[in-house]
Amino acid sequence: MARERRRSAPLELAAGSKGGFSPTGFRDDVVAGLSLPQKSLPPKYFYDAAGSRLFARICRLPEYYLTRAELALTRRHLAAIVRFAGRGCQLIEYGSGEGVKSRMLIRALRPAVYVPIDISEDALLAAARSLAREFPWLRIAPLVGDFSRPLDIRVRRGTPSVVYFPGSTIGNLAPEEAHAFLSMSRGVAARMLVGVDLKKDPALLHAAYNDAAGVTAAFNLNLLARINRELGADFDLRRFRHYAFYNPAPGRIEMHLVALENHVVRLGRHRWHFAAGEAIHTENSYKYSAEGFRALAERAGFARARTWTDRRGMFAVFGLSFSDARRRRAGLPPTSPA
Ligand code: SAH
Ligand code: AVI
Repeated sequence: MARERRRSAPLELAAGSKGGFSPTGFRDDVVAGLSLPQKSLPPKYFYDAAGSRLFARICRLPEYYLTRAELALTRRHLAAIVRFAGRGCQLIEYGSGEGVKSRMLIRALRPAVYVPIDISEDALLAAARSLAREFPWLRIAPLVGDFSRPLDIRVRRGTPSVVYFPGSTIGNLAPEEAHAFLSMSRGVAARMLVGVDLKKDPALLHAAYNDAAGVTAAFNLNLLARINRELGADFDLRRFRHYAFYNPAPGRIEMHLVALENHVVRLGRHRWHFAAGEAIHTENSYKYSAEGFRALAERAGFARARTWTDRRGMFAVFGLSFSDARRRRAGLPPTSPA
């Protein structure tokens, strides 16, 4: 390991980068979420080490077309994407996970620095180590953090920054949260590449979140297992069933864990009664039309949007730019590539 590290460019975990996960924040969010009339848990807690491994398996499932479609479209439009982002930029990736898509972009963009950001320290550091081996010339500055809050991202002045947010992770935010996220990102970079899952036949969507091998079910149930492991709750996983469906009015997949019988769950001095059939809402995964997403980006202050899609129109990557004129009006320094 030490020898590998010496051969590669330095891999530094950015200072003050422990803002991702805090056990007290986790406990507070679980207690607050389970105490709501519609019990719910924030999806960012899916990603402990076991959850990140399960997500990596989801990406390889035949039903989960998202990863393959985004990889195919990135390959197909790589030259245009690189022209848009600009070689030698500072590449900041939110929710980088395993870094599957990052490789292709890093190889083509040769960024001056790569800042992968993820709440899952295990997944982040494993991916950063593997990228450091693969790209010994690359400066990697991983940051453990929660992207729904402002983060202290140290970027060099004078080198354009580009935010990369693949995987349709933006779909796990409610549209108003996505708006806030995009708006906040304008302070970090003048250009963004965002991967978004598109609206389509609900049967395909349904299958992607109800795979035959039951990996998505295991991913969903792992949230309860994690609450037991880390917070000492007594969820009995056999008493809950994974339930996911497409809700066309808001345009989202909803994931729930439905109680199969009446029972009580304990966490410290807290007790929650579950009626048979009662659900914990664990995730939304919003699907957009291309126009719908461009309109959202425009409302969040991005002036122009390029759209790249795969041949079947399943998935899109949007290239969003925030003009220098707008940046000046907002009191931000010009950072977009010439
Ligand atoms: N970008 C990868 C992984 C997507 S999975 C891909 O396209 O395949 C979503 C990733 O976002 C996970 O690695 C998860 O740990 C991370 N994540 C989820 N919520 C987060 C949050 N609030 N802050 C930071 N990272 C988050
Ligand atoms: C990370 N995110 C975009 C995934 C999705 O498709 O919403 C998480 C996931 N949930 C179930 N399967 C995959």
